[in-house]
Amino acid sequence: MKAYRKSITRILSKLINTASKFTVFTVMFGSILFCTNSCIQESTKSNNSKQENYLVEAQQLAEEVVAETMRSWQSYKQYAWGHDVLAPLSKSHKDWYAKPLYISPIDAYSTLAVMGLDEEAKMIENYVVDSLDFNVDIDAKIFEVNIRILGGLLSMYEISGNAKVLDKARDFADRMLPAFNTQTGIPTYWVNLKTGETKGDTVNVAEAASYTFEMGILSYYTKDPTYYQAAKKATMAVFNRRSDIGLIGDVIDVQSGQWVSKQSHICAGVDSYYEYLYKSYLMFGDNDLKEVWDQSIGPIHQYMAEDYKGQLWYGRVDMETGAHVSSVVTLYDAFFPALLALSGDLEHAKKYQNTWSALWNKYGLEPMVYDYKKEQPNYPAYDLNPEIIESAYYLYHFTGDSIYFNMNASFWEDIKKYCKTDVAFTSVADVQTMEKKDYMPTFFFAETLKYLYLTFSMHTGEFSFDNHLFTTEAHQFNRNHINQEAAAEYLGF
Ligand code: DMJ
Repeated sequence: MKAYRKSITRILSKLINTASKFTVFTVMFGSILFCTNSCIQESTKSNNSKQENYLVEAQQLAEEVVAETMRSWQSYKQYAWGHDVLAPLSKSHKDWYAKPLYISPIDAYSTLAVMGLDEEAKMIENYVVDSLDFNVDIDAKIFEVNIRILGGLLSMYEISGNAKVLDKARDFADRMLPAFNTQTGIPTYWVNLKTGETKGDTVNVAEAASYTFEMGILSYYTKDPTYYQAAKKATMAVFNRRSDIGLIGDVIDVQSGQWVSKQSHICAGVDSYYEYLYKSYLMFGDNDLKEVWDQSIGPIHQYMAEDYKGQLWYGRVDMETGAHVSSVVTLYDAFFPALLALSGDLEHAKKYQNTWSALWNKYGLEPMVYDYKKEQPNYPAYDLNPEIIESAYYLYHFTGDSIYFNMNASFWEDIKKYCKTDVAFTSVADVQTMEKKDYMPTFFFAETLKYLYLTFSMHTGEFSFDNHLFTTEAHQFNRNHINQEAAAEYLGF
């Protein structure tokens, strides 16, 4: 609670500071304006009061997100401590596997830390070091545990500097590595954390090749290229199987390297492959990945992008011909404006964000799967997902346009309206009826609450967007901690 109060006090003092600087500016220049033109004075007054209103609103929203994070976290501790996920309606818990892996706390750590909730973050760190044992006889989904557990632990190490956390991260990655021992280098779907046995030869592209960021960070801190090299081999194995027109499919056999499905898209099942090409290049300076990104982004715009009823969509196409085969998209696709903005393409980023924002507003939340030509959901659930909020945050940073601040303010209103429970927040089964499910996914802590908080507290300057890169699970890493010359050596590129 002390840390929570500290965080609120910190936000308030920054805001007061910003506001008082603003007042000095107004006082200094106000008298000049009065002598020259009273109209200008009036408009300055109204701008000042708009700015003050914005600061008050931002302050209230940031405080509220911290308070709601704390409330949800306390409920996790009360009803689900030691387990993977809080079930907020039944006030109980769920685990992903036969034994829990403590996924919510590991995912929550980097958010609690960025909000200044230090005591709560420390509690997780202590538990990880003292009590967490990954030597458990369970088959884990390699993609999901990479982004949540390995990414979460590495971020915890970066923030805490606790070498024992890095040991845990390395231990976990060593248990993942057997999965990469396939004919193509693309990992299998499952790996047994105790025995190293693997299974599941059919994976989607996100599961095949979204490892370079976490594995790169681990190689950097351990000075052992094994991890990054395994991840990069998987990425190149996917890219090297592109068609003559530069497109990849979406499902692949990890042993034969044959495409199981030749649909090309940026939707769920592919998304983070593209994300990690560009972000890993930015973080480590590996130009091979930049080359892959450069060769990939052109065909995405050329074949997938289409204007439908005045909105920009990225549909599904045939990887060989580029012909459109489906207008079914997923809410995960709303990650793309953020990635476009990061790579410097603000024009497409803004247009595509408008598309997603309009879809959200059509229902009040987004449906998981949607057909933009039939204009109806194929799967109407909303699982507290972050992507549209993440993209609004990036666009607010890059453009400074209050439209993106307002987007997140209104998404947050809707989340409170439809997903809030007496103890936390929960997923929604159908955005047409707003019937609730009994599940609060771990990424609600890691991503959704974090991006809301960072949007509403941006003006405080406490967190530097430019100094950080976020994993696909929103774990933040400081770019200044990575020396790219050393990275080339430690990662082996
Ligand atoms: C998160 O687990 C990750 O961002 C993943 O890459 C895809 N999206 C989910 C949340 O929607």
